[in-house]
Amino acid sequence: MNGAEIILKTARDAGVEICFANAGTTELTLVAAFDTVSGIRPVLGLFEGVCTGAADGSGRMKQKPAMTLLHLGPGFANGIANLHNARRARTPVFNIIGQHASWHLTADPPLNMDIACLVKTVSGWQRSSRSVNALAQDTADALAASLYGQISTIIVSADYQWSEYEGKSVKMPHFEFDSFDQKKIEAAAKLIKKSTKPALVLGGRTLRKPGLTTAAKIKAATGCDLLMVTFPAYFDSGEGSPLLKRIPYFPEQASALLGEYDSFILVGAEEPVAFFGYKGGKSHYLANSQKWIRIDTEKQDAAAVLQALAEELGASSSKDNISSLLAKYELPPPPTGKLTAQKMCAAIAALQPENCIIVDEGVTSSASYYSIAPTLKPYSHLTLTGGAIGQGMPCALGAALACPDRKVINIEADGSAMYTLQALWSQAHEKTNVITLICSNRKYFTIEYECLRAGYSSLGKEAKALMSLDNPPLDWVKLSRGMNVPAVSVSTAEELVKELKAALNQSGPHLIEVVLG
Ligand SMILES: Cc1ncc(C[n+]2csc(CCOP(=O)(O)OP(=O)(O)O)c2C)c(N)n1
Repeated sequence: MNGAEIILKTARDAGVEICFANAGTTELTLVAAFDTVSGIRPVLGLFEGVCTGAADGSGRMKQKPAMTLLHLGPGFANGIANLHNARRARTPVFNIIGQHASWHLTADPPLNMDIACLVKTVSGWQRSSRSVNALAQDTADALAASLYGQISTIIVSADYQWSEYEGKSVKMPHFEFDSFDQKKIEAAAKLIKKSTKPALVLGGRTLRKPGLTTAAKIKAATGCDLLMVTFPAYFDSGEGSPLLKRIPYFPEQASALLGEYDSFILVGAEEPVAFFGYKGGKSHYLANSQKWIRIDTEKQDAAAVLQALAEELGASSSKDNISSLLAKYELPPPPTGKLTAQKMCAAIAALQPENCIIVDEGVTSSASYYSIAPTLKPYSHLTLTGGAIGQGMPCALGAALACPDRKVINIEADGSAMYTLQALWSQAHEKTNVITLICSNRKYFTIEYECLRAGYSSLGKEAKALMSLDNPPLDWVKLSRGMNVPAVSVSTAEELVKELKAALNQSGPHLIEVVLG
């Protein structure tokens, strides 16, 4: 067995099922090893950002690491934006980067660069391989580290991949989250009890069903409000989940909401800060007079920490009825007439099947979806955690491969889509059940809107050209069909309802360009 084979065998034995790959000459032995070591499905991504975004989507759904195989520093660099999103989502991802043969590095060949330096920007754990016989341990250590919800990366020299492995098989080290800090739990319980208007801010693993139920019990017992982070990595939304107030994106609205409370307990969430430093604006939303405490650390299971808080408050065994706090099913009527972003969201909400996965990179066009979706049948909601656009289509690919029996609906802004639209080819190749709805406003509306907010009210031709996508317009139907994904374009709500229904009744990927007025 060679070094490449021991890596795949160790990863497979540790539970890795899928590898999103775009390999080159320094990864050839790993490529060949997929034929000799079975159990990990290799998936080709036609750009590294597709591989890393797909690994993020898979990891969010499975809560275990997907693997990527990337080529040297340039390949990894192409994948960094979506690894950044995965890092912010706290998704377990395991990257393998091929490196030049160890003896060749001193020649400084053309593709050589400081890979470790790049890797550091997104990885919580990283290692450069030192010998072929350390590769099983390197792999096991990387995978164990990723389970805390971080990115683990190993850089493996080509000669270690092709050399014979003479070490032992190793198992993944026993993994356990750190235990919670009882003092913090007690302090948080005291803070809630003595506050006039406390809020529990939820993020990370607390936004999955068990955590949400615990949060509802805490609310029932204490009267605290339930808030959620602006862009959750994963959120069990819909009927039966408690209604949460999402912290708004724009500072004025976020400040207004957060200003209502005198204390905050954060679980799986960082202190809320503004996305950007605006002229005359501030970074931190919470005033000195507002008390806050984060009760978990990155190495703890936020849902378990929340449960500990519930127990401290006597909320977990309380007979308080939480059903009045949970969303009731309410189906919005399908919209009619010329399409707007709001009508598109209403049409999706009216048709989305129970247990579907919504991958939301609709940017400004999906804003209204948040207010209607909580009362739908239960579904999973994945959003853009790190703000690096170009994540939706790859994430939908990864989520669909992780959950082949579920429909994935990707609400995808047109500008963001253009960063990683190659994901459509992988969706076609892998026959994934992804329906992509392109929010075709033919502009970078966010940038236009932010310019207005910043006081640039009458932009000239040159500036406008940096945010317009209509000259020439993108032909989404041709782009999609060119990658073998059937596609149509719609401009009325009736057409959208008809085409979305039809796509939901078929398997395989589909794309609908939603032309927004
Ligand atoms: C990787 C990356 N590059 C650039 C940006 C800056 N940016 C933020 S939003 C945006 C335009 C988004 O346009 P689109 O996806 O069409 O959505 P819309 O704003 O029209 O709703 C850009 C370029 C970013 N966030 N991430």
